[in-house]
Amino acid sequence: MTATRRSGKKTSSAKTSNSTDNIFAQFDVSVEDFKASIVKHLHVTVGTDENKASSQAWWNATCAAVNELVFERVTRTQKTHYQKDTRAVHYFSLEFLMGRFLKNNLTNVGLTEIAEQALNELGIDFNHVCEEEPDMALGNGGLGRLAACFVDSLATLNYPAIGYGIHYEHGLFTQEIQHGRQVERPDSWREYGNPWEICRPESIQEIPLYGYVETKYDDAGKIQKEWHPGRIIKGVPWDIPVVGYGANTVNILRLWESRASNFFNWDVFNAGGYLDAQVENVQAETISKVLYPNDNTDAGKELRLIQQYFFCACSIKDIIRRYKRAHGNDWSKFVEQVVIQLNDTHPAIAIPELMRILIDRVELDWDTAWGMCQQIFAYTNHTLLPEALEKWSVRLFEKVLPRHLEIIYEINSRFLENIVEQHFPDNDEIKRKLSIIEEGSEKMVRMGNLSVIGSFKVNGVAQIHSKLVKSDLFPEFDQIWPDKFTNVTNGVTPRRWLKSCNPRLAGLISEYVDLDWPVHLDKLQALKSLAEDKQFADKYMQIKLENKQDLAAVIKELTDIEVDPNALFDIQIKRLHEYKRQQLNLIHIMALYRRLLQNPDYDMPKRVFIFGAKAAPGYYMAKEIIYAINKIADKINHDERIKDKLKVVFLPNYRVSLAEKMIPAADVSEQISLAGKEASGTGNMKLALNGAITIGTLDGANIEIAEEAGDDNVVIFGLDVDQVKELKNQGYNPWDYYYANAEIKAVLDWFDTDYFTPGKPGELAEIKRNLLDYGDNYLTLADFESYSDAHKKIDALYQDKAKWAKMAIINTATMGKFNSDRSIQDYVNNIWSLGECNIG
Ligand code: 26Q
Repeated sequence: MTATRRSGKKTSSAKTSNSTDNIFAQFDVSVEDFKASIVKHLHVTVGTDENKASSQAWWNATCAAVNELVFERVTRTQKTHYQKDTRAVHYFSLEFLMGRFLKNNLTNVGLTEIAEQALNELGIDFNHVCEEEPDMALGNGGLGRLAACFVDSLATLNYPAIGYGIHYEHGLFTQEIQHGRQVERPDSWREYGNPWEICRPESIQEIPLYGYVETKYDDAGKIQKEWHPGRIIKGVPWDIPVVGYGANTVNILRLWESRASNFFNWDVFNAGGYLDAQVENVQAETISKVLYPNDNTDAGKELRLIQQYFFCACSIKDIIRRYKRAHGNDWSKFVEQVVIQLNDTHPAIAIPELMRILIDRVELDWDTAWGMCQQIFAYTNHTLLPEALEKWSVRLFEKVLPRHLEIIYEINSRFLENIVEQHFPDNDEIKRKLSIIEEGSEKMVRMGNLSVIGSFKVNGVAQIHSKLVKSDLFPEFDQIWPDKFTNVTNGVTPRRWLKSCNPRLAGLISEYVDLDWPVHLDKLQALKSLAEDKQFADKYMQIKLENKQDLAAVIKELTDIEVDPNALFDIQIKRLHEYKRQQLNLIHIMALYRRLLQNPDYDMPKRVFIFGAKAAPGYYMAKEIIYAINKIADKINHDERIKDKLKVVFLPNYRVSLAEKMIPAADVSEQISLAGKEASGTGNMKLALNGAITIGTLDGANIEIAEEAGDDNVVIFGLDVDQVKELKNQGYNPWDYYYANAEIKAVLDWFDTDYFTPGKPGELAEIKRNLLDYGDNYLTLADFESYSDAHKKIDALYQDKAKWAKMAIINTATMGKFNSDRSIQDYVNNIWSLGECNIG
């Protein structure tokens, strides 16, 4: 396909990418061109033809046709960045939850309609082809998806940037539900190849591990350290193009795959140890084998530490290689060119690794090296949960990374002696608290403290969270370095989370709002004046209905449950965690069920409650909650007495591509974490943008969503952060709520029976025990009544169709702040100091 790039001006030709598709798109590609390209790739890339091609073959050929345009832009972007010698941000993350690429890349190159028509004319259904693509699920949840939205925004805003991570062979497990229980199956996203990635063997790195450190003295008597590693692992980079909206910039995501350093260990092999040599290979390849499926809990496993070090060491070597190509051995410009953002503490080992290279290899003195590090690293905190704060045992560290442990001790003693002593003289208690090393029966390395000490900026991910990071998590650090702590409220890319996943609504918006709204999301404000315009509201609600019809079909296909698209769709989608309180939603559903049984005329609109959630495989209570949701759903959905007024659906295998089908169909968005526990949330933003009304606590970004939409357009309930602290200080006793509220008591007692688990009484009793005997850690019962009242308010609002439409429209209209482009611009202004780079 010979694609010429347009000069950025709109054309009205129906045959080329047209203006409503993407006004920034610059590829002059006609339907005929695209058809020819797909057919060509069917022949030369996939090795089949139109007559026998499977859907998968068509998908592959279509991807190849897109790549014909994209790969060229990758090269051009890299060349321009090199020629202009630009400063770049390096986003270090153990997780990138990218989802599918085809629709997204077509959206961003502006060829969705062309591709759809081309396939159509070839007799192939576009959506069907898109469904062939496996999700690239190299992440657990919010933190990984945030990284994916951020690389999209960085490319869209033309910032030089590279995402660094691990090329996991298996992403987050696939969830099956068997007899109501979660069963995990390995995810094999690239079993049959991945058309979006390019292997770069020319940039392979070798990474040391284990071994010991030798102390030597040079001729001048200066101390020198030499690490004699016990093993060397090879890191093979795979590049995935990240296409900005309009495809001016195409940055890359560089993911490292681990391999044995040489395929055969010849000594072992020649000694007859063919199998032993293979064992080494297996060990090396284990490093990038699988993503840890934990979300907000520390695993503390050796393999995880090796994963962290492996990809950080590869990435830092890669950065230095690129720097040296431009600047040789002149290190004076390094801090001007390089900024590294640490996505949580997971890549914090990059700090001592850079120190090691600057001191042991470049032979800089300590103060110079440390000064550089402190200008290069910035750290984003994503959680306050104590169980999620990473710690590694000193013993493990010494075994795997002996030189890094020495460096950490040195960083720590200088920090305690020079800085803490100055701010808090003779205060051993504070020294103990701020030390990178936690003393105790087993000494531990605290990665949070290391990250704060080694970074020039530390940010939380929503206003309230950033405030709590300062006041509750790192108060003394904030006293020492008051300018270090800052906030960057999260965001989501409106290209994927509105334009591409909700084409009906995007189309309507484009009729009324400037066509550049996907990059200037504030322009949706223009819809506010239409919130009470009957004609517009009718169109808006008709789209919601059609999206709900589509989701109803998905629900039927996946679960065989029939739901009425005219019912209120109430959606809670997120990882399963007690602090997110799916159990609160569940006990409220049980209460509604009970009310309907007691009073068949109980006044409420027809309701469908829909869940999507994976539990960490080792998280017992989370799995019990999934089981309870499924058993209770089964009972309710088959109870004819309630005449379909209530349905409950658990959609298995929640993931990015399923989210894209659920979010456009939501009427209500459940954001019900205990105040102070959800750092930000980003699903809340996606749902509100697509017109769902939030029922939520004053937690994370909910607070800012309410500020933007206005208090009348969200339903807030429950204790706020201060009230939570107060109640906990008083001594919270869940039994008080059990005895005081007859409905709570009746619902919890239900868990002891076999009502939902016929023949197996008490099978769900752990949930009751957890909420009473084990203390209800997340104050579920304390918030129940307020939550129930909030739902009554939702019911009343939903009965008033005009009122509801107005609220939904205002939500869409006011979510401009939550564009991830805004988040990125905040990072650029307050942390990264990057300049834009036009690729031309
Ligand atoms: C840690 C150690 C060992 C193994 C795994 C982990 C691990 C992995 C993933 C710990 C935490 C995570 C993920 C955390 C996460 O997704 N946090 C969410 O980040 C979002 C983006 O900022 C926020 O919106 C959410 O509020 C926050 O929960």
